[in-house]
Amino acid sequence: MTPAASLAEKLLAGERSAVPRLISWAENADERFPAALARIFGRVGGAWRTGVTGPPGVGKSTLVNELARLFRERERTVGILAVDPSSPFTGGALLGDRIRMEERTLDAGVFIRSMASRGSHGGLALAAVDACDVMDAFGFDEVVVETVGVGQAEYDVVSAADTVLVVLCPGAGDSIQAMKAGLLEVADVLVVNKSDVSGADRLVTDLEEAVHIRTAGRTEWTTPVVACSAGTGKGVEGVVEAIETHRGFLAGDRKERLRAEKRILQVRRKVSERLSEAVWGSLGYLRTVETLLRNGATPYDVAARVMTTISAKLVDENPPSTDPGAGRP
Ligand SMILES: Nc1nc2c(ncn2[C@@H]2O[C@H](COP(=O)(O)OP(=O)(O)OP(=O)(O)O)[C@@H](O)[C@H]2O)c(=O)[nH]1
Ligand SMILES: [Mg+2]
Repeated sequence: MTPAASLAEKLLAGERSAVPRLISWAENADERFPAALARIFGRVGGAWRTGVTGPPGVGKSTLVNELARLFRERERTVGILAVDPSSPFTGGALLGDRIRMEERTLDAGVFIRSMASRGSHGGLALAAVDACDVMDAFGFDEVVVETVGVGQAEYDVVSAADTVLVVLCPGAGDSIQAMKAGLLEVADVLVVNKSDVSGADRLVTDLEEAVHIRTAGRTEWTTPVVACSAGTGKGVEGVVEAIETHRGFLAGDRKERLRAEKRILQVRRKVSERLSEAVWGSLGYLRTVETLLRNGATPYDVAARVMTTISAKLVDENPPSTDPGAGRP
């Protein structure tokens, strides 16, 4: 058996140690990962994926910890991926946070993994989706991905989830900032955390207003605004309920359509990433571009020249075979 096949078999047999190893392959763009994924892909799809994003320090990790606790109370197993975390997964947080997180780590029904941004364009988002596929195939009932909502890569990570929670809190991550960052658009559920802090009620009202204006008549789903205090656990039950309601809303056809759309997006990103690597990965194209620009060509001219060359080389009029296994090593 190849190493890919043997690790995939371990995962399918329920060996937990296979989960972090496969995630490392995904994270490092290991050439064995695609073959391993092909073996476990038939088992992907059972988990519900919740993406948790929001400005730094609003309490995302604290909330994820609480969500994990409530999922466990419902006897659901949980896989957690923290992308580019600062706390508490990497120890950047207060000791209290870490101790609470350890309660979860001692429980075999919870798996926690962090993943650092590699600074590459689509790389992080793609690796994060792969990691979720691994946790899903292993059989975790809930897969939760936390990411700081700051850039396109992070946005891509959460938008691959079934339910996206955007977490805000009074003061730090105020509603105006969130609207500017386009966070409201990606939210299936808006969470106002730190409801124990003053200004929370006002933020809830502002957000409800904003949701009302933005989504009026546009979608069948109205984004709920849920207040909670992850620090004390108060109201987190309501967040779980909102996730379940959204899950119910998506049940059946909607879910299939949504997931299919997200997979298409994932393939497009992979193709774009590969194309970009193929063109810019070696110095040849870069040098030509520099020379052309130095000789007075406009950026449009140069781009057109590059496109003509690569499309002649790469793009065939015929799309690839529709046999799902074709082209696999
Ligand atoms: N008052 C109050 N503080 C909270 C609450 N939830 C979290 N905090 C505190 O807010 C701080 C940040 O919490 P984290 O959970 O690390 O926040 P985060 O959004 O994951 O932070 P980053 O991952 O660094 O973006 C910590 O000091 C928490 O103890 C809450 O409900 N109320
Ligand atoms: Mg965090």
